[in-house]
Amino acid sequence: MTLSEYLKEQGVDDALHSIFMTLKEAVASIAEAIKISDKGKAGTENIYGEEQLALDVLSDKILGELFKKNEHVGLVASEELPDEMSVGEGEYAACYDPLDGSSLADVNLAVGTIVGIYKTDTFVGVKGDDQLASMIAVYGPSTTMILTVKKGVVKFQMDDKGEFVMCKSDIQVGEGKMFAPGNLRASAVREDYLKLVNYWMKEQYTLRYSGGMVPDINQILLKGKGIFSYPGYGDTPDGKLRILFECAPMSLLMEQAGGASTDGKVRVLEKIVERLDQRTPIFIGSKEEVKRCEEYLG
Ligand code: P6P
Repeated sequence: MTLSEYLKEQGVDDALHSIFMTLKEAVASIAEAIKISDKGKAGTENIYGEEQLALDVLSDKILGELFKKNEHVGLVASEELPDEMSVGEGEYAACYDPLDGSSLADVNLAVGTIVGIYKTDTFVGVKGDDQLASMIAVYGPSTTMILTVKKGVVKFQMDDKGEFVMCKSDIQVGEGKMFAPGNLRASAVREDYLKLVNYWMKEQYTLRYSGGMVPDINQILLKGKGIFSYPGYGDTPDGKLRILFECAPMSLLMEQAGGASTDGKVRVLEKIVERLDQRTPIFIGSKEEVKRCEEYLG
Protein backbone atom coordinates (compact mmCIF):
# COMPACT_ATOMS: atom_id res chain seq x y z
CA MET A 1 0.00 0.00 0.00
CA THR A 2 1.34 3.43 -0.95
CA LEU A 3 1.20 6.52 1.26
CA SER A 4 -1.55 8.00 -0.91
CA GLU A 5 -3.66 4.81 -0.73
CA TYR A 6 -3.23 4.67 3.07
CA LEU A 7 -4.32 8.29 3.53
CA LYS A 8 -7.39 7.77 1.30
CA GLU A 9 -8.26 4.58 3.23
CA GLN A 10 -8.10 6.59 6.47
CA GLY A 11 -10.56 9.10 5.02
CA VAL A 12 -8.08 11.97 5.24
CA ASP A 13 -9.42 15.11 3.51
CA ASP A 14 -7.96 16.24 0.17
CA ALA A 15 -6.00 19.07 1.80
CA LEU A 16 -4.17 16.86 4.29
CA HIS A 17 -3.64 14.24 1.57
CA SER A 18 -2.09 16.96 -0.61
CA ILE A 19 0.15 18.13 2.25
CA PHE A 20 1.50 14.61 2.72
CA MET A 21 2.19 14.38 -1.01
CA THR A 22 4.22 17.58 -0.61
CA LEU A 23 6.04 16.01 2.35
CA LYS A 24 6.77 12.89 0.32
CA GLU A 25 8.40 15.04 -2.38
CA ALA A 26 10.38 17.03 0.20
CA VAL A 27 11.68 13.92 1.99
CA ALA A 28 12.80 12.35 -1.30
CA SER A 29 14.64 15.60 -2.23
CA ILE A 30 16.30 15.93 1.19
CA ALA A 31 17.39 12.27 1.05
CA GLU A 32 19.03 12.99 -2.32
CA ALA A 33 20.63 16.21 -1.01
CA ILE A 34 22.18 14.38 1.97
CA LYS A 35 23.80 11.88 -0.38
CA ILE A 36 25.40 14.38 -2.71
CA SER A 37 25.67 17.69 -0.89
CA ASP A 38 28.45 19.40 0.95
CA LYS A 39 28.35 18.39 4.62
CA GLY A 40 30.19 21.55 5.56
CA LYS A 41 29.12 24.64 7.38
CA ALA A 42 26.81 27.27 5.86
CA GLY A 43 28.65 30.09 7.63
CA THR A 44 25.40 31.19 9.27
CA GLU A 45 23.67 30.65 12.63
CA ASN A 46 20.03 30.00 13.46
CA ILE A 47 18.20 32.07 16.10
CA TYR A 48 19.49 29.73 18.81
CA GLY A 49 23.06 30.61 17.90
CA GLU A 50 23.51 27.09 16.50
CA GLU A 51 25.88 27.01 13.55
CA GLN A 52 23.90 26.05 10.42
CA LEU A 53 25.26 23.43 8.06
CA ALA A 54 24.82 23.72 4.32
CA LEU A 55 22.42 20.79 4.64
CA ASP A 56 20.31 22.56 7.30
CA VAL A 57 19.83 25.53 5.03
CA LEU A 58 19.21 23.37 1.95
CA SER A 59 16.68 21.11 3.70
CA ASP A 60 14.87 24.15 5.07
CA LYS A 61 14.77 25.65 1.57
CA ILE A 62 13.37 22.44 0.05
CA LEU A 63 10.54 22.22 2.59
CA GLY A 64 9.78 25.96 2.52
CA GLU A 65 9.55 26.14 -1.27
CA LEU A 66 7.37 23.04 -1.56
CA PHE A 67 5.00 24.19 1.17
CA LYS A 68 4.75 27.61 -0.53
CA LYS A 69 3.55 25.81 -3.66
CA ASN A 70 0.85 23.92 -1.78
CA GLU A 71 -2.44 25.89 -1.91
CA HIS A 72 -3.62 24.31 1.38
CA VAL A 73 -0.65 25.58 3.43
CA GLY A 74 -0.98 29.17 4.64
CA LEU A 75 1.61 29.26 7.43
CA VAL A 76 4.97 27.64 8.07
CA ALA A 77 7.46 27.76 10.94
CA SER A 78 10.91 26.23 10.80
CA GLU A 79 13.48 25.68 13.52
CA GLU A 80 15.96 27.25 11.09
CA LEU A 81 13.97 30.49 10.64
CA PRO A 82 13.52 33.39 13.11
CA ASP A 83 9.71 33.46 13.01
CA GLU A 84 6.56 31.93 11.53
CA MET A 85 5.91 32.91 7.95
CA SER A 86 2.70 33.33 5.93
CA VAL A 87 3.03 31.48 2.63
CA GLY A 88 -0.47 31.80 1.20
CA GLU A 89 -4.20 31.59 1.90
CA GLY A 90 -4.30 27.94 2.92
CA GLU A 91 -5.97 26.95 6.22
CA TYR A 92 -3.22 24.52 7.25
CA ALA A 93 0.04 25.26 9.03
CA ALA A 94 3.24 23.20 8.99
CA CYS A 95 6.03 23.46 11.57
CA TYR A 96 9.24 21.56 11.08
CA ASP A 97 12.81 20.84 12.00
CA PRO A 98 14.09 20.28 8.46
CA LEU A 99 17.17 18.30 9.42
CA ASP A 100 17.34 17.45 13.09
CA GLY A 101 20.77 16.37 14.29
CA SER A 102 22.28 17.58 11.00
CA SER A 103 25.80 17.61 12.48
CA LEU A 104 25.58 13.80 12.52
CA ALA A 105 25.34 13.77 8.72
CA ASP A 106 29.03 14.66 8.33
CA VAL A 107 30.00 11.58 10.37
CA ASN A 108 27.60 9.49 8.29
CA LEU A 109 25.08 8.79 11.07
CA ALA A 110 21.32 8.81 10.52
CA VAL A 111 19.51 12.18 10.66
CA GLY A 112 15.87 13.11 10.29
CA THR A 113 13.10 15.57 9.49
CA ILE A 114 10.29 16.32 11.97
CA VAL A 115 6.93 17.84 10.90
CA GLY A 116 3.76 18.81 12.75
CA ILE A 117 0.55 19.83 10.90
CA TYR A 118 -2.09 22.13 12.41
CA LYS A 119 -5.10 24.09 11.21
CA THR A 120 -4.26 27.55 12.60
CA ASP A 121 -3.28 31.07 11.57
CA THR A 122 -0.54 31.28 14.19
CA PHE A 123 1.53 28.79 16.15
CA VAL A 124 1.50 31.02 19.24
CA GLY A 125 -1.01 29.53 21.65
CA VAL A 126 -1.28 26.07 20.08
CA LYS A 127 -0.61 22.86 21.96
CA GLY A 128 0.56 19.53 20.58
CA ASP A 129 -2.91 18.02 21.03
CA ASP A 130 -4.10 20.45 18.34
CA GLN A 131 -1.97 18.71 15.70
CA LEU A 132 -3.93 16.99 12.95
CA ALA A 133 -0.93 14.89 11.96
CA SER A 134 2.80 14.51 12.56
CA MET A 135 5.66 12.76 10.80
CA ILE A 136 9.31 11.90 11.15
CA ALA A 137 11.51 10.99 8.21
CA VAL A 138 14.73 9.06 8.85
CA TYR A 139 17.64 9.29 6.38
CA GLY A 140 19.62 6.15 7.15
CA PRO A 141 20.49 2.98 5.21
CA SER A 142 16.97 3.50 3.84
CA THR A 143 14.70 6.52 3.78
CA THR A 144 11.57 6.03 5.86
CA MET A 145 8.61 8.01 7.17
CA ILE A 146 6.72 7.22 10.35
CA LEU A 147 3.49 9.19 10.58
CA THR A 148 0.12 9.54 12.24
CA VAL A 149 -3.15 11.17 11.17
CA LYS A 150 -4.37 10.38 14.73
CA LYS A 151 -5.54 6.92 13.69
CA GLY A 152 -2.52 5.00 14.89
CA VAL A 153 1.09 5.03 13.67
CA VAL A 154 2.44 3.54 10.44
CA LYS A 155 5.79 3.32 8.65
CA PHE A 156 6.56 3.79 4.95
CA GLN A 157 9.80 3.11 3.11
CA MET A 158 10.92 4.95 -0.01
CA ASP A 159 11.47 2.63 -2.99
CA ASP A 160 13.89 3.13 -5.87
CA LYS A 161 11.26 5.16 -7.74
CA GLY A 162 10.72 7.60 -4.87
CA GLU A 163 7.36 6.05 -3.95
CA PHE A 164 6.62 5.47 -0.25
CA VAL A 165 5.29 1.97 0.42
CA MET A 166 3.86 0.87 3.77
CA CYS A 167 6.17 -1.57 5.57
CA LYS A 168 4.74 -1.52 9.10
CA SER A 169 1.19 -0.82 10.17
CA ASP A 170 -0.18 -0.39 13.68
CA ILE A 171 3.09 0.44 15.46
CA GLN A 172 2.70 -0.18 19.21
CA VAL A 173 5.07 0.69 22.08
CA GLY A 174 5.00 -1.66 25.09
CA GLU A 175 7.62 -2.11 27.81
CA GLY A 176 11.24 -3.20 27.57
CA LYS A 177 14.75 -2.52 28.82
CA MET A 178 16.18 0.00 26.37
CA PHE A 179 17.23 3.56 27.22
CA ALA A 180 18.38 6.69 25.41
CA PRO A 181 19.65 8.98 28.20
CA GLY A 182 20.07 12.44 26.66
CA ASN A 183 21.83 15.35 28.37
CA LEU A 184 23.78 12.89 30.51
CA ARG A 185 25.97 15.84 31.62
CA ALA A 186 22.98 16.90 33.81
CA SER A 187 23.63 13.90 36.08
CA ALA A 188 26.80 15.65 37.28
CA VAL A 189 24.65 18.24 39.06
CA ARG A 190 21.24 16.56 39.30
CA GLU A 191 21.31 13.80 41.90
CA ASP A 192 17.83 12.70 40.84
CA TYR A 193 18.86 12.18 37.19
CA LEU A 194 22.01 10.35 38.30
CA LYS A 195 19.86 7.98 40.39
CA LEU A 196 17.51 7.39 37.45
CA VAL A 197 20.36 6.64 35.00
CA ASN A 198 21.97 4.38 37.62
CA TYR A 199 18.69 2.48 37.91
CA TRP A 200 18.66 1.81 34.19
CA MET A 201 22.30 0.71 34.27
CA LYS A 202 21.90 -1.51 37.36
CA GLU A 203 18.88 -3.14 35.70
CA GLN A 204 21.12 -3.80 32.67
CA TYR A 205 19.03 -1.80 30.17
CA THR A 206 20.38 -1.76 26.61
CA LEU A 207 21.87 1.65 25.76
CA ARG A 208 20.65 3.04 22.41
CA TYR A 209 21.57 6.75 22.10
CA SER A 210 22.80 8.18 18.80
CA GLY A 211 22.68 11.94 19.47
CA GLY A 212 19.88 12.26 16.92
CA MET A 213 16.41 12.49 18.44
CA VAL A 214 14.73 11.29 15.23
CA PRO A 215 16.64 7.99 14.87
CA ASP A 216 16.49 7.47 18.65
CA ILE A 217 12.70 7.88 18.82
CA ASN A 218 12.32 5.96 15.54
CA GLN A 219 14.14 3.05 17.23
CA ILE A 220 11.81 3.10 20.27
CA LEU A 221 8.75 3.14 17.98
CA LEU A 222 10.03 0.28 15.82
CA LYS A 223 11.45 -1.86 18.61
CA GLY A 224 8.21 -1.21 20.50
CA LYS A 225 9.94 -0.34 23.75
CA GLY A 226 12.32 2.02 25.54
CA ILE A 227 12.70 5.50 27.00
CA PHE A 228 14.31 8.69 25.67
CA SER A 229 15.11 11.28 28.31
CA TYR A 230 16.33 14.87 27.93
CA PRO A 231 16.13 16.82 31.22
CA GLY A 232 17.19 20.37 31.84
CA TYR A 233 19.63 21.61 34.47
CA GLY A 234 21.49 24.73 35.63
CA ASP A 235 20.84 27.69 33.36
CA THR A 236 18.95 25.52 30.88
CA PRO A 237 16.14 24.25 33.13
CA ASP A 238 14.02 23.34 30.09
CA GLY A 239 16.80 21.51 28.23
CA LYS A 240 17.37 22.18 24.52
CA LEU A 241 14.53 20.45 22.65
CA ARG A 242 11.76 22.66 21.26
CA ILE A 243 8.07 21.92 21.90
CA LEU A 244 6.86 22.99 18.48
CA PHE A 245 9.56 21.60 16.20
CA GLU A 246 10.67 18.43 17.98
CA CYS A 247 8.77 17.40 21.10
CA ALA A 248 5.10 17.88 20.11
CA PRO A 249 5.30 16.00 16.77
CA MET A 250 7.25 13.14 18.41
CA SER A 251 4.89 13.06 21.40
CA LEU A 252 1.86 12.70 19.13
CA LEU A 253 3.49 9.72 17.41
CA MET A 254 4.43 8.14 20.75
CA GLU A 255 0.99 8.56 22.34
CA GLN A 256 -0.72 7.30 19.18
CA ALA A 257 1.52 4.21 19.43
CA GLY A 258 0.42 3.58 23.04
CA GLY A 259 3.42 5.21 24.69
CA ALA A 260 3.65 8.39 26.75
CA SER A 261 5.51 11.70 26.74
CA THR A 262 5.76 14.23 29.56
CA ASP A 263 8.03 16.99 30.79
CA GLY A 264 8.37 15.13 34.08
CA LYS A 265 5.01 16.40 35.27
CA VAL A 266 2.53 17.16 32.45
CA ARG A 267 1.91 15.66 29.02
CA VAL A 268 4.03 17.44 26.40
CA LEU A 269 0.93 17.59 24.15
CA GLU A 270 -0.88 19.77 26.73
CA LYS A 271 1.84 22.40 26.92
CA ILE A 272 0.79 25.72 25.37
CA VAL A 273 3.36 27.11 22.93
CA GLU A 274 3.85 30.72 24.10
CA ARG A 275 6.99 31.31 22.01
CA LEU A 276 8.06 29.39 18.91
CA ASP A 277 11.48 28.66 20.43
CA GLN A 278 10.02 27.39 23.72
CA ARG A 279 11.90 24.36 25.00
CA THR A 280 10.80 21.57 27.32
CA PRO A 281 12.40 18.73 29.22
CA ILE A 282 11.06 15.50 27.70
CA PHE A 283 10.69 11.90 28.85
CA ILE A 284 9.13 9.89 26.02
CA GLY A 285 8.59 6.19 25.35
CA SER A 286 7.10 3.21 27.20
CA LYS A 287 4.35 4.26 29.61
CA GLU A 288 5.91 2.61 32.70
CA GLU A 289 9.31 4.12 31.92
CA VAL A 290 7.83 7.62 31.63
CA LYS A 291 6.16 7.04 35.00
CA ARG A 292 9.51 5.98 36.46
CA CYS A 293 11.08 9.24 35.19
CA GLU A 294 8.32 11.24 36.89
CA GLU A 295 8.85 9.34 40.16
CA TYR A 296 12.63 9.80 40.14
CA LEU A 297 12.62 13.39 38.88
CA GLY A 298 9.48 14.55 40.76
P1 P6P B 1 23.12 16.52 23.01
C1 P6P B 1 20.43 17.22 17.88
O1 P6P B 1 21.26 18.36 17.95
C2 P6P B 1 19.37 17.37 18.96
O2 P6P B 1 18.60 18.51 18.72
C3 P6P B 1 18.50 16.12 19.03
O3 P6P B 1 18.31 15.52 17.79
C4 P6P B 1 19.28 15.23 19.97
O4 P6P B 1 18.47 14.30 20.68
C5 P6P B 1 19.90 16.24 20.93
O5 P6P B 1 20.01 17.48 20.22
C6 P6P B 1 21.27 15.80 21.36
O6 P6P B 1 21.68 16.70 22.33
O7 P6P B 1 23.07 17.45 24.19
O8 P6P B 1 23.24 15.06 23.41
O9 P6P B 1 24.10 16.89 21.96
